[in-house]
Amino acid sequence: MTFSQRQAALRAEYAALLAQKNEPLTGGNGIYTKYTNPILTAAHTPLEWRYDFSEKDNPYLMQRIMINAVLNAGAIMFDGKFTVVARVEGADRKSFFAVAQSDNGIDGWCFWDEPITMPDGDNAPATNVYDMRLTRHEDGWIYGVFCVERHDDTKSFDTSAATAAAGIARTHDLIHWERLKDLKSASQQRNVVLHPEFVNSRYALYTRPQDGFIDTGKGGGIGWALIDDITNAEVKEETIIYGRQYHTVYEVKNGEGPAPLKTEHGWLHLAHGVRNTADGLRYVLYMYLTAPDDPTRLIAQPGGWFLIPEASEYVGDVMNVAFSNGWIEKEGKVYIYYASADTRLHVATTTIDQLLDYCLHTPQDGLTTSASVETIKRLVKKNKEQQK
Ligand code: M1P
Repeated sequence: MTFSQRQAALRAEYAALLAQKNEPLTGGNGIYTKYTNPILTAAHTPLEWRYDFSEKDNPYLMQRIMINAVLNAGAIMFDGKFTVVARVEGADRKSFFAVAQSDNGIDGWCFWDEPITMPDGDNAPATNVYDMRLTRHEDGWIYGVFCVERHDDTKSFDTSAATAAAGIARTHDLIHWERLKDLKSASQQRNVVLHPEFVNSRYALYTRPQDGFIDTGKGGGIGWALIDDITNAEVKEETIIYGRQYHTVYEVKNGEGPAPLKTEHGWLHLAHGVRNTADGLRYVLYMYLTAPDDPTRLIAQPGGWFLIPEASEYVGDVMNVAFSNGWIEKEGKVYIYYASADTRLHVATTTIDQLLDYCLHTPQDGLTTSASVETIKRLVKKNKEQQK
């Protein structure tokens, strides 16, 4: 194959991938609909990011830069389009952020020409950044809050020792980002999310304090902190609004997903929960609802997981992981962007009404096997009475 034949084949294959329709999967649990194809994968990244198209410099037309995965994405409507800021991970293990858009939120996703340049600002340079939560705040800015990873230089002998902090940046156009100071906190932080409204005239953050880079240690849980100055954000007081609990799907760790959605019945929250298994950590998504006038007050706690990786979603870099940090509500319909196996990004669609129904009518975890059996028996009895 000549250089130009190979180039034409690559471009045709890429165009076909981007034009692929995404069909809803039938069946399912009635709570949301999953789709046949992931919306973004490594193969969706622009060819110009990966190939040098100069025949002189790259006569074999080989990939010069390889991309490993496209995963955990923040999401908002922007310029009338469904927009994600995805975590793109290169073959070199470094993640960066990139914008992709679609007209219908389900297929036709296309990356912008270049990845985002995220400045370090006054902060120490980051080794890695990932998992941006996007919040359109009532102050008029679009904020991106994300994990910033650096080597832990207090353990110079350990090449794996790392620290996690929350980076904060804001933008109006998703191209130019003003990097603010990283969140000051007594503990390490990951999965930090900005609440979209002021609370008592202050910014409010969902936090996830952790003693170590991976282990939450004695800390953990989804925390809440009010911030006086977002340009110099500091966690002064932190309360846990959704803690970890023995023998639940969030026994080992949990973390807020995207910024919560406001409804007349309260704030809908999507979060991830982590438990341990013989095969390693299992990440699932779960939901909860908090009071309309107090985003920290739990009013519904559906038990168990809401969404898990299924079938081919299990397979990838980190098996048994579903993770979400982005969703979009449009005219009552909700588009949940979730990644599977830390490898690719999917969409699941549902509605605000269905999610409220799910939160308000899914039985809470009774925390014992006998409570679970009694819950099932109550439903069986109700159904029998229905049939009379
Ligand atoms: O590998 C699963 C996820 O692990 C981390 O989440 P957490 O901080 O809750 O353990 C994150 O690194 C996330 O990116 C990743 O998907």
